[in-house]
Amino acid sequence: MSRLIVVSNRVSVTKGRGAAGAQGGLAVAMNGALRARGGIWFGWSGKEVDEFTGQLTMQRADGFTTATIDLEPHDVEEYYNGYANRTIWPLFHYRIDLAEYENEFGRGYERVNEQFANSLIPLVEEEDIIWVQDYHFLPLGERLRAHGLDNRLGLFLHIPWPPARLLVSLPYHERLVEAMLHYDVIGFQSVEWLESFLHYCRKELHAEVDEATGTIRHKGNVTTARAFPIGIDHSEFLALGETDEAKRAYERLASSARNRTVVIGVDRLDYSKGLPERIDAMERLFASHEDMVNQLLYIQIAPPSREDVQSYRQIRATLERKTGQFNGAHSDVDLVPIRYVNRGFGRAELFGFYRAAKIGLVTPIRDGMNLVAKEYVAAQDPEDPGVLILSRFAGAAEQLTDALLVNPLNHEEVTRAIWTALHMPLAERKARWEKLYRVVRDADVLGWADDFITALTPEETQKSSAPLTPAAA
Ligand code: GDG
Repeated sequence: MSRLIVVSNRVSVTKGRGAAGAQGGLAVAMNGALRARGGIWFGWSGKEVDEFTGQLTMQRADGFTTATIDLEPHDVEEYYNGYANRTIWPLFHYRIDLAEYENEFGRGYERVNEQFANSLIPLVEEEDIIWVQDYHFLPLGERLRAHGLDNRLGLFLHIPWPPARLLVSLPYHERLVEAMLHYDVIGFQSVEWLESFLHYCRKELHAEVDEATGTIRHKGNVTTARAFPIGIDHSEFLALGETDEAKRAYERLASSARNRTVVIGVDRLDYSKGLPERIDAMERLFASHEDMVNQLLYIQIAPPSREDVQSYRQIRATLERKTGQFNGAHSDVDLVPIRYVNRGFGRAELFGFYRAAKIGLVTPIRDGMNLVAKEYVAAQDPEDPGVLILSRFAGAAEQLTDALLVNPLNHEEVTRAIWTALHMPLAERKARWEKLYRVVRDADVLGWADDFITALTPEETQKSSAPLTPAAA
């Protein structure tokens, strides 16, 4: 079995499956895959140094090695805060109005990708497979090939792939996508993002695209593009639900709701998550039903994120203003309808909060997948499950078709969905939840990692399945 090298912006070692750690599913999946195969997890240390040296910090984790490098402050500014989070992130989430196209960002991004390639190459052995994560490293595959590496290279994109019409607004978009085609396998969260990518390759690059297999041939490169929807570590998450921490969190929220139905949102504070629009939908509901303050309690957990970027400071200010105005208008002396909490909680506590909430409000304007939707489903009581309201524009909507699917920009539709959820009979809640739960359980993050790695190692898969053929025949 080939050794695995994972590359991602940050590296995160978990304390083992089932540990009530703060890490999310991605860390769990990567740790699991690396422990199974052995290998290296390579990324940025999160530290800044005055001068880039390429010096690797290597640590032995449980069954694999982590290797990190430090970056210079201006590299972090241009590559991470700049090109990754001020150019690609908004553009790929269809926020062309927020996307900034600065030459320095693009140059910093290419420079850091080259630094990553240079630091990684000495660690790579002949049979290793390399799996790169996300939008920080779209050109890394090409950089590695330029240094003569011919190992199998895969890329998984955690965020959406925008329509060609939007992508063409990015200067040098052809160069960026042509660089991506040096990967052997490119994975997307959903069929929609995959189709957008194939369409772009055909239309803008005039590549030879086989839609049925996702094979793209262009300038001597052959790439397979496929959808690999990511999941959560379902059994790890259920184990968290058994902890005292989860039970205490459940009690705390359920008792403080004072018989009101809890609606929950849990999102990094990001403009892609549709948070102001949720408050607008609530506004509509409260305006049309006077007694709502006695019936509904909306908890929005929104830990701050990327605060070095202006648009993130802005969305935070907008939300503070909107929740303040909303609560000013709709509170009573002893009842406040929106609890907007600007900090993070432990994952076990989140489990308890999800379970105490009879409505999960997951309405991003765009989202690669959205794992909160899946966590909400996993945390429900099978005998009395809550209702998931999910944006059609999240990758998760392709799988979670039994949620109440809404257009998050249509306040009336969201308001109606909240109303429907509030009054949904137990039998329908159960029927919907059972179908959703099956999807969350059966398409989990460990299977996701296995599927991707299998696609990246076709010879290995053939070799391991070869002995079965005579026996089967
Ligand atoms: C990107 C893509 C894709 C949130 N608040 C707290 C907390 N969280 C955890 C959630 C969940 C994770 O963060 C968020 O994941 P999402 O999938 O919802 O969104 P992004 O962070 O934008 O992730 C997304 C994902 O990558 C994976 O491919 O699904 O589309 O945008 O696990 O629970 N965790 C803790 N405390 C919090 O307060 N511990």
